[in-house]
Amino acid sequence: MPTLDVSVHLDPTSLAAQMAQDVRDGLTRVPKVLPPKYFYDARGSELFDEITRLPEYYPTRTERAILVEHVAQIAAVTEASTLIELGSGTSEKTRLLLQALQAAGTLRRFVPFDVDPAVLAEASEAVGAEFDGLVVEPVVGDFEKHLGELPRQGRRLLAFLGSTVGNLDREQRTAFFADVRATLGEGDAFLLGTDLVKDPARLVAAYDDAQGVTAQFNLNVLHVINRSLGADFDPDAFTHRAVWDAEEEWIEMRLESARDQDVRVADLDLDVSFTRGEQMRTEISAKFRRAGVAAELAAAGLELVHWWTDPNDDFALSLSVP
Ligand code: AVJ
Repeated sequence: MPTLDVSVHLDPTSLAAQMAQDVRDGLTRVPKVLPPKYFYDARGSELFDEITRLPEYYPTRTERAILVEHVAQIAAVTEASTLIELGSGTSEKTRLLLQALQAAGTLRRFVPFDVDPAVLAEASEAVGAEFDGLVVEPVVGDFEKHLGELPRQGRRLLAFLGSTVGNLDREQRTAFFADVRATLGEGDAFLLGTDLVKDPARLVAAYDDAQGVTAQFNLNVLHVINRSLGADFDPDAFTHRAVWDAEEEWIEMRLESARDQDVRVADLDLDVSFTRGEQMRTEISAKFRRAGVAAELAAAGLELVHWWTDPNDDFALSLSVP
């Protein structure tokens, strides 16, 4: 077994400090807000996995179907020797891309990029064992901060799937796409998965499923904060909400306080009160249109060259180049 050289741009101390700062900022804002990146502890990742298999949650299976249909073309037009995958590195979508690039004969290197070293180690070992001769170079980092640290060798395909970009608001996306553009050179390409605007009833159902899995996923962030920062949130005293914002064209997940209550976050020496009915935003999940994606990419200096969707126009994969 070859040893893995993990390059780390995020040590556990800075991760914890970042979380402390984010939670303090969010809980002292009006209205209160929590960043979605803290959903994904072991339990949260398990719940997300369950979400991807729910009948109401179409994005994962739809993106996979688009990829199956077009992955050979993606490999042919990119001729990538390096696949860089932002956030995840565990999915079967990665394998589809790796298989297609291997079949095209260009694949040399795989760079999974994730905040979670454990996720990364697992993904790297599995993929390394599965693809003969593949050089696996995992990078631990935050895609909003460390894209500048990505390895530069080879013809690179940078993949950001699952519509995770929808967790960013427009200002954050502007900065993110600029970072993507800055790390890409001539011959490189950017593969982006975006969920598309559609009937609000379907969108709301996808984020408020009948089995209540998304509700558990949303509430899990309170368990994460309790454990990581010594807080005493009572998850039973909050209710999951999913709301379509037609103006912003995004889904908002919120946690609504079922009663007047005080919460103490011991590690931050912070006391916060919630009034009955008060809603705290825990996630935005922006939905896109082709023209908007093309315009945002163009503003960063990326040209959209391919746009693949499913027959229902529910989800899109785009390929853009510097
Ligand atoms: C992983 C961020 C793409 O926004 O659809 C799923 C997360 N939240 N259900 C999304 C999520 C609620 C998901 N992303």
